Amino acid sequence: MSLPTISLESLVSTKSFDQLLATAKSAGCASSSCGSSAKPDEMDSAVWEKIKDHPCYSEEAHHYFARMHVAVAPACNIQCNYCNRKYDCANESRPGVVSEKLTPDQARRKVIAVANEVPQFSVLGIAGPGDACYDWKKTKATFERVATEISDIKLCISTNGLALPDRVAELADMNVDHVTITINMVDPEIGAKIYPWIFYNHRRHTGIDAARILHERQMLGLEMLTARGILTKINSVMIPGVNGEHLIEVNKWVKERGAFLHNVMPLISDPAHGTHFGLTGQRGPTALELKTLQDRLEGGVKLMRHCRQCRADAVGLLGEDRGQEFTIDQISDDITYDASKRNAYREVVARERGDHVAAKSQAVETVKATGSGKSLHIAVATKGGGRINEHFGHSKEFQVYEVSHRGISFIGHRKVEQYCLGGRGADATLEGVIAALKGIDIVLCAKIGDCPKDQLAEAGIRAMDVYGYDYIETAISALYAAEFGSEPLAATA
Ligand code: CLF
Ligand code: SF4
Repeated sequence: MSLPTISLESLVSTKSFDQLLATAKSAGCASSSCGSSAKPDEMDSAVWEKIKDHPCYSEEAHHYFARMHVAVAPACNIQCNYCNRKYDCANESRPGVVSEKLTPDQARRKVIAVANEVPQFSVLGIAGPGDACYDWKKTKATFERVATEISDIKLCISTNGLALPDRVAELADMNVDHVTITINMVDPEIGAKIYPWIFYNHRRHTGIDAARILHERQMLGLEMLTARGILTKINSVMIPGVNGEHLIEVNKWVKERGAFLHNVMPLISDPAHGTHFGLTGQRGPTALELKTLQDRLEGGVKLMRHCRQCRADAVGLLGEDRGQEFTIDQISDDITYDASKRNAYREVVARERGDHVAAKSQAVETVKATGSGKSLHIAVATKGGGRINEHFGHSKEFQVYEVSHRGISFIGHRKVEQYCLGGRGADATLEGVIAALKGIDIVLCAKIGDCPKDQLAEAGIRAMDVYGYDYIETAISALYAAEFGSEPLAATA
């Protein structure tokens, strides 16, 4: 029986959520359990339960689910050379960004406000500024307050690891299933170039001594988390000439100790941020250097390639930030939780997601069947849901896929300035967008005008909107088969 298609577009529209729910049920999906069809065959069911709604731990989930961060724990026990304390914790966030700091009670109100309005919301993270395990009382108070009211929210923290071993038992007691440790080195001599000091056992340590203690605490914390079944993601900041090559060693160490994911992020270094690295001219990696390292790490701990280095008060799908809609001054003191939007969304997504996985699997079979040794890099304009559903001129980022006979892989994203504002495109902005798309063969979007399409073509990039609202992988496989297989190109624009 052919079931009606439920578009993710509708999920964030003003349409009544009762209507959405009714649609989902008429499509044969009255239970969120049918989302289990999205589980990869090789994955343990218990692990899948933990990651299936977590946008950072599952690349597939990041098309559907959103996180929010609350900046409640500003004290920190180490100094990183890429951090300026005026700003957020650069271990998880973009440096140079200042987030709204909250008390645990304010955080509770803000989380409820987001849960009432953002149906995709699934994960509450504490990701700086400061260290969540060191500024522990505020972290714990926040999680306890939120978990009491919204029992299905996943709790997630990011830490430098120094105080982590002291907190693992309580994290397990609070059902925190996701912990990120920033690990930039396993060799204290390299660590001394990244961390000028740490504060541990009531005193300050410097140099190699400091880095050795930090390293030992990080490894101990990771082992303790693994022993309790808590999924641990490792964030590493790639600093060329300092730890670039060394991160291969880091990947081996954390794999041996049970890390679940490894997220290698580029150092963002700017003198204006006032960090040691910024002021001393330490550069970050180029996009190619980062990708080359990530490719070399394949085969080790599974890599995360969809990180957006979010703000410490970010709200929304990865890559979008709705934080300004939920500043604390806009939220009532006596707000109460209303689960209706989140519940309705989950009903609809469960069905859509199963369809997406089936479409993806079919798409991979199609590209493999071509037997071609060629590859293409394809940039996609999307608002989520795994579909090509954003106009070229409205995009603030493009998701980048690599397709070859080996399959279709998400390999990163390119941030751009929005080209079209108020119905008009600015030439200077378009030049920047085209520069950001260097190395891309094809752009897929829901709509594009002739002018930007022609200018992209002059830069050697084909842009098309004939696959608008299709699943991303379905469109990519059709294109690939048309280019390198035996099937004729059905439609191009
Ligand atoms: Fe936040 Fe981090 Fe949890 Fe995600 S972010 S605490 S694991 S809920 Fe995600 Fe943002 Fe990258 Fe962090 S995209 S910066 S990895
Ligand atoms: Fe800054 Fe975070 Fe490092 Fe602390 S752990 S110094 S807040 S980057």
